[in-house]
Amino acid sequence: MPVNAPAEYFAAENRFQSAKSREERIAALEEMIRLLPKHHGSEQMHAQLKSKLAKLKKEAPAGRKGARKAGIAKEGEAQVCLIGLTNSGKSALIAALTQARPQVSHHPYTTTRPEVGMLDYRGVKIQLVEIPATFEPEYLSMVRSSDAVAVVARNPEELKQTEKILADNFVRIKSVAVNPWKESAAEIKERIWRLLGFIITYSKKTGTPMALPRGATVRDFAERIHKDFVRNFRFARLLRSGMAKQVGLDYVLEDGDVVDIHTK
Ligand SMILES: Nc1nc2c(ncn2[C@@H]2O[C@H](COP(=O)(O)OP(=O)(O)OP(=O)(O)O)[C@@H](O)[C@H]2O)c(=O)[nH]1
Ligand SMILES: [Mg+2]
Repeated sequence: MPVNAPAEYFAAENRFQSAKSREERIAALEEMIRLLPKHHGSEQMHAQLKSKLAKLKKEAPAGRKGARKAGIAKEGEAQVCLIGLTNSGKSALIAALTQARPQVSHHPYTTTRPEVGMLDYRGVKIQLVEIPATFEPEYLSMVRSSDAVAVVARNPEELKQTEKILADNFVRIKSVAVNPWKESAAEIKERIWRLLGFIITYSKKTGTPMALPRGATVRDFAERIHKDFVRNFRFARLLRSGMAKQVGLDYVLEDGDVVDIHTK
């Protein structure tokens, strides 16, 4: 190897050679391409690796005929993708935060299809989706259309690598870095929630929690219940830290507000 590659490159190469599935091979190759230094002497090597990768990607995924659907129906108030290198702890985190029980294992690339779980934050549902560490294009396009990303990484180096993958693939949505090995699941849950920037308000009549973007008004609240609530709006009675006040449609709500809409 005349190109001065770092040790991680050779580790990826070993993984490539011992890979058992197409997904594993693709992931190892992609990592090799990322880790191979870019200079004149390595151009040919880069070209070879890339054409190998292109060929691999054209092969049909084992065990699945025809097109596979990667899209996952969005459910809940927001969809947050967990993305990170293999073994970073994505599946274990989903298992800790939701009722889902994805396979957790020290074997690399255990998760080969997105795993979904529903996080409950004070009664508000947030969908978590584990993106397989193979970073296939169809999964990355799911990430682009989700609401936020939690980058799961065990150390700064992993974080850097994962962020580079996101940047290289034009994933430019808001994200937070989490380390399940060092932070508790409760802390991570809190930070994912803060990233989304929601407030929770409550309907006086039903007590149902409603997540709204920070800065939302009584009009936003009313619209979410029913369009007629805005059309027939007279005033809203707001309960905030034990105090009641009467407000109009443009009044800005705060986290914890209990809203009672009075109509004509
Ligand atoms: N000590 C410790 N081990 C963990 C933690 N999270 C995951 N692990 C272990 O790390 C290994 C990988 O965890 P997974 O959750 O399967 O990792 P993943 O990111 O989903 O990996 P793949 O789906 O295989 O790409 C397993 O052996 C877990 O038991 C953690 O917070 N602390
Ligand atoms: Mg997994």
